[in-house]
Amino acid sequence: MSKTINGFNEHFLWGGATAANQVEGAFDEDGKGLSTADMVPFIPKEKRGLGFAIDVNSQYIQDVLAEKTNDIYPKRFGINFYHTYKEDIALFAELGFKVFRLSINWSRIFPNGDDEQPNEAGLQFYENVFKELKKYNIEPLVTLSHYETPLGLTLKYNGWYNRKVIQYFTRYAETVFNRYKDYVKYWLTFNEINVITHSPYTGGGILIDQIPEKNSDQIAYQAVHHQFVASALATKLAHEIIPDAKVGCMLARMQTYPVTNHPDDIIKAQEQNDLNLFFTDVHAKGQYPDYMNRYFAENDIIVEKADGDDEILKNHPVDFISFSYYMSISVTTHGENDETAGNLVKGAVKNQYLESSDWGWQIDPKGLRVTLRDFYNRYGKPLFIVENGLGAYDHVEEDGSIHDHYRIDYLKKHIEQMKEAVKDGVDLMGYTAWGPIDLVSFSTSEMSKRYGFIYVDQDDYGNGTLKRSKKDSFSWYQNVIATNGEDL
Ligand code: BGP
Repeated sequence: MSKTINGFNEHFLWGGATAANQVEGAFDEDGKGLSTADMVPFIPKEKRGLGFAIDVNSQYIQDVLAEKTNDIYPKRFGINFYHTYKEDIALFAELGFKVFRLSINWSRIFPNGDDEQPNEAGLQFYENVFKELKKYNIEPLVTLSHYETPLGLTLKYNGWYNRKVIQYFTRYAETVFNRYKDYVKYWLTFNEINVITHSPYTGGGILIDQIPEKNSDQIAYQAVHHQFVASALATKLAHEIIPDAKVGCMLARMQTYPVTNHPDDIIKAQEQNDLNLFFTDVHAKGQYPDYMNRYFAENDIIVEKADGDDEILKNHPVDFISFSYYMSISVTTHGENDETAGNLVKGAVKNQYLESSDWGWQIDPKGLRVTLRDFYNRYGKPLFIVENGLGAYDHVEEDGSIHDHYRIDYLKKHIEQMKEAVKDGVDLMGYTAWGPIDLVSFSTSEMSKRYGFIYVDQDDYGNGTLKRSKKDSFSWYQNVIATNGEDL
């Protein structure tokens, strides 16, 4: 086990994380098919409720396809990474990245999802990206599906609710493992696999209005079972095709605290943490945990499994656990739910000891240490933080400088807690800050919710030069990497 108790080990993978649908643009170029992410419009903040931009339904999809609506779709344009990847990767190399997390847009490889043959132009694009990364000795960390279900699978099968999609996913995985086996050894299967229970469209490409007889939870847990099986089959394929492959699952960790020491609050927090860790339990332990039987029974959820599913899960657990961490959540049985952007957990309320971001996400660096310790004590597998960062409004000064001291402060405090966790014995593989370059927000489709060390001149409506410029945090993170986290 390559870990030290004082600081990060010499192989620690520092870098940054992106997603195809939030950076690439070129949504219909070179044979790419539409993905579910290409259909999500920008809804101005004053018109939006919770963080998620929109709950998509069938009529809305038909209106967009028939061009009966003129909502803009910022994720269709991203930040034009499809054409600027060489310049952007050069900036990541200047930062000193050891690793760069990106996703392959599934519908660039199989435009409709169930095509017999892959799209060669799509395969070539990512091969070019991996060759560019190799020039700088930057390891790719590749997400197979980052909320990017081919729309064709939604329209024909209603997405992951249909078990047939397992075979299309494994064909896609086998295709890219074979094509990129000389370039990529770190793989993630589904981004934030737990989000499907909050938004079946986002996580599974599912239009729940097409299944009126089933409630959203029943649909989501049946669909995610199909994703568990597909993820395990992809893990099996990766190990067969790429001898040194390391495959991870990926969870949006919703670290949840009780507001009071009333036993009812303790139980509620425990239940919410279990509902979140259920997804990593299945991936890492290779079986459904017993506590979910009660939740399924009490919520009339019946997960239909095929013969052999349990063996597939048991025989192909993941090699490491990866997760996103932005905030912590607090719950109580003694108060009202506080419907702010960051609180995806039912009955969540503000934590009086924590500050919030401009979007209401509760900033809790020490919660990251709690999360790391819990994960490592629960699974004993290496851990990888593949998303962490502060979405904030940035101001460009007259001289073009951007003094994002608030972002440096957020990241510094979280990295300090990572060091504490390593001293606590946690085996931490790496850290990819979310959005090293400004990109389109997943939950709100805004550009103004900026995360980057690199500023991109584009507003929420797609206006701007797309010029890249360095914020103060660029040189700060460059030094963090150069000193392997010593100098914060
Ligand atoms: C996670 C997604 C990322 C990224 C991040 C930040 O849920 O995996 O794609 O978007 O959230 O969220 P947002 O972009 O909504 O600020």
